[in-house]
Amino acid sequence: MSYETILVETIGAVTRITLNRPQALNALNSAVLRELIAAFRAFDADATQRCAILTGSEKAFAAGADIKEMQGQSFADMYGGNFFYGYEAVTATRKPWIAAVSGFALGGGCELAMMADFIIAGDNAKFGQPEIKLAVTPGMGGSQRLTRAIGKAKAMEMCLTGRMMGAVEAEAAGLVARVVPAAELQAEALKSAEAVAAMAPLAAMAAKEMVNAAFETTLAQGINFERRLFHGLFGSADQKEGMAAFVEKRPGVWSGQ
Ligand code: CO8
Repeated sequence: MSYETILVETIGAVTRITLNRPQALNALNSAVLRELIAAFRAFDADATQRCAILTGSEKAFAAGADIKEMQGQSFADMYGGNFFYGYEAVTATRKPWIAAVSGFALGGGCELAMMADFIIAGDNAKFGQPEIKLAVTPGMGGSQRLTRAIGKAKAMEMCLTGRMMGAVEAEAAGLVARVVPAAELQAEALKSAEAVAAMAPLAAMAAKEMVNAAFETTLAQGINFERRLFHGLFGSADQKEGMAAFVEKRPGVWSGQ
């Protein structure tokens, strides 16, 4: 499939999706959203691909939803047309994916980065939910995911003042997994993605599913869910291979079965 607003490359078992609307700092419009959903679905369905990276340009991961597209919309347009309906398909991706953030990740851009399994940030990254300055609010999960990631105090401050948070603060607050020099962001993200891609795919998928379950359930239910998935992996050929490889002091070779 060919795309107009994103670039999609495969690097071995890693799919790299790059937001590509430089003239608008990668603002997310309906076309970007449609293409992102298609690209993530294609990644999930491709058995040769094991981990994805979503990234933007050096200046901007994404500066938000496209204000020019939204500007003239009425309540009936937005609510009636269910504006941006379907972005949940990105979060429904079952294989792991990483957001590699350089520059601005604002509004919908911050929200999109937070949909990733983890974020690696360049030291020039700036995160924010500045929608309040436009007399609106986060609308793609920011009020919920940011609050879960960094707690009420900072999330509320950011949503109410619109201030941006730099990469160092974002790492300290728990929003990003790791900060790297901006010039090394793509190489570091690729290294991380290759490390994830090298794991047995069923175990990687299960690890993702159980960590995400922590946000949706009680502790006891989450622990039970984890145990059941752990038990279930003993039905996989890769568990046999992984443990045999350890005992035989050699690297495991995964079949994905
Ligand atoms: N939408 C559309 N165009 C944008 C956006 C945007 N979000 N951000 C930047 N651009 C455009 C600018 O208009 C400009 O275009 P032009 O050259 O044609 O005037 C170009 O990108 C470059 O931008 P700037 O000249 O402003 O660049 P600066 O380096 O001076 O500033 C900033 C960079 C600080 C990032 C600035 O561009 C900015 O403040 N952008 C807007 C940030 C923002 O408010 N984001 C939130 C948008 S609302 C949102 O995301 C809601 C999400 C929920 C949707 C839910 C649907 C259900």
